[in-house]
Amino acid sequence: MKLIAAKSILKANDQLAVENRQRFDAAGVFCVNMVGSPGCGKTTLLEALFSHLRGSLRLAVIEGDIAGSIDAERMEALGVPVVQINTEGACHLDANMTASAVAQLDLTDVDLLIIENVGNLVCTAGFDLGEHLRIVVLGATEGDDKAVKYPAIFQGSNALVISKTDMLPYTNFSIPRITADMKRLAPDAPVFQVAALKREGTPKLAEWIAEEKTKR
Ligand SMILES: Nc1nc2c(ncn2[C@@H]2O[C@H](COP(=O)(O)OP(=O)(O)OP(=O)(O)O)[C@@H](O)[C@H]2O)c(=O)[nH]1
Ligand SMILES: [Mg+2]
Repeated sequence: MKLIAAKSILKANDQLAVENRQRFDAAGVFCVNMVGSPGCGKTTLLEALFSHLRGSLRLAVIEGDIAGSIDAERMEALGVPVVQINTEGACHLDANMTASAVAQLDLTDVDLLIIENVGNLVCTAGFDLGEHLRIVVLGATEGDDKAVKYPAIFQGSNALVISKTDMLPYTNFSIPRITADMKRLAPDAPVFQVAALKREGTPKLAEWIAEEKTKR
C-alpha cells in the first residue's frame, strides 16, 4: 500500500507559496487572497474596491472558480487584467495554480494583485498562495456563528469583512457576536462592515488595503 500524507502535500504547497511571495516581493506586487463561501459577495466587493483604488494603484485579478469565467468577465468589463483559473472540481486554489496564473500576468504593470479564491470556508484555509494578506468575507445573511463553526479560515485571516450589511435588518446576525469571535481567533485582525452594492464601508476597506501595502 502506498500512502501519501496530506502533511507532505501541504509542505510542498508551502514551499511554492514562499516562492510566489518572493516573486511578488521582487516585482513590488502586493497580493491579497480573498476567501469566503459561495455568493458571500467577493466579486461585488472587488468591483467596489477597484472603483476606489484604480486611480492610485495598478490592479490585477486572479479568479478561482470550479468552472466558467463569469467572474473574470465581470473584471474584464472593468478593464482590469484578469486570469481565470478553473479548478475543475477542486474546492480551493493552491500555490501551484497561483504560480501558473501569475505567469500569465505582466507583474511589472501591477501594484495590487487580488486573488478571489473558490467560494469555500473550509478547504481554502489550508493553502497559502503566497499572499501578503488574507481577507475573509462573511455575508450578513450567512449566520453569525460561522467563526465558531469554521475557525481555521477566520484564524488564518488578516481581516474580516462582514458583507451585505444592508441585509442586517432582515436577519438575526449579531455584529458584536462575530466581532468577539473574530477577536478571539485573530486578535490583530480588523473587522470591516460593507454593503458593496451601495459602496458603503468599501472606501474604508480600500484605504486599509492601500495602507497595508505601504508597510511591505
Ligand atoms: N443585498 C446585497 N447583495 C449583495 C451585496 N454584495 C453582493 N450581493 C449579491 O450577492 C450575490 C453574490 O455576489 P457575488 O459578488 O457574485 O458573490 P461571490 O462571493 O463572488 O460568489 P462566488 O464567486 O460564486 O463565490 C449577488 O446576487 C450580489 O448582487 C450587498 O452589498 N448587498
Ligand atoms: Mg465571485
